[in-house]
Amino acid sequence: MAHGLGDQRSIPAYLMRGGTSKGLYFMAHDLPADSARRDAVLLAAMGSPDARQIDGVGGAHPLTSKVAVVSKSTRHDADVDYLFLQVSVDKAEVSDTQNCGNILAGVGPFVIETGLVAAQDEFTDVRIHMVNTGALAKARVLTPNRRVIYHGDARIDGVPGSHAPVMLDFLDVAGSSCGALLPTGHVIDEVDGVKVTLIDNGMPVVVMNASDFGLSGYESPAEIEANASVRARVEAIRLKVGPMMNLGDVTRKSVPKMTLIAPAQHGGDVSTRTFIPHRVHEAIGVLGAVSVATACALKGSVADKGQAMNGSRTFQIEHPTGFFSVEMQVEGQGQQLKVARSALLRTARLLMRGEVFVAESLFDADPS
Ligand code: NQM
Repeated sequence: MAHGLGDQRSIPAYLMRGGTSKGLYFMAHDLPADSARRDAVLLAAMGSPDARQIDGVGGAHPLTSKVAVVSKSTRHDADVDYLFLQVSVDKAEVSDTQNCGNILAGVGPFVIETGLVAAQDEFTDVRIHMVNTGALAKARVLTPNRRVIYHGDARIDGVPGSHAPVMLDFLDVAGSSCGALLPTGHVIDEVDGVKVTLIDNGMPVVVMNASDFGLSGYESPAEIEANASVRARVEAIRLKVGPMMNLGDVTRKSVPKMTLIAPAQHGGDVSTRTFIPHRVHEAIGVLGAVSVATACALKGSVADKGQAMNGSRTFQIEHPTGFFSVEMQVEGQGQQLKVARSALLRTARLLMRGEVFVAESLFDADPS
């Protein structure tokens, strides 16, 4: 429950790192039920709009300006519902148009810590209904002595040190935002003279060769962000493919993600740089990596460099700060490709728990 305190109101919240992202985790009943009022509260909590988010707890980057809203599931095949909200840093915008697999990694520990799901011996499997797309994920959280542990030997690139593993398993994410794994029905389309693979295995992604933009594909995120003409060309393609991917007008949406690929440099399957969609990711998103791995498995796609396959294998997706491993199980080939399962390792950590304070007046204001 939110509590009044002078002219501020406090709302129970956990600050957690989920994978390579960080954000506030709330129980849905602690936030206003009305979505406009809820969004105004979240903008204030994060300190948006402001490039530095100085008057809130956001980290001044899209990857650290994220929110999970969690409740007991309305579905019989899930334990909890997880709504992901991207709080824009420099605009007064909160978007539910994308899912986030990194913040998903913190949902299992969060629901056990808050008592929404009872911890089991050794490990606890949490079935999570991802409200943004309607798809399901299973998170396996280590719970020796029926307590969540955060320390361990698992390493993920983009996060210093090692932590307890959180295994994520996706069974039905193909086409969850675009209606089909290949929303145009093609393995390759051409837009503005650039060959693109438009794919959605949990995240709508546009896979393109970095060389088509005059890049090696090994530039740093800062170098790519500083290249105004590349940014403009990538954004022009993004706006054109939005309707082709059944996403409508994507001008104000954070999807699709735009991934520039190049031959692997460090023994992986492919090297990536991903616009999310305006900043360039320091690593790669979870479901973004799953979609890129699927493009690698897809015969004839922009990312097929001879790795196309039928059956199971692990893909190593290189990104600016290391590797992302995705275990894939697929059947069929090309346009007939069916994804049976995608699985991967993340870690998460509870950083702080308490109450976040926002202006009391936000609860009185007309939300419209
Ligand atoms: O693709 C960034 C992240 C993400 C999303 C983004 C993510 C995913 O790294 O599932 O995790 O692409 O906006 O948190």
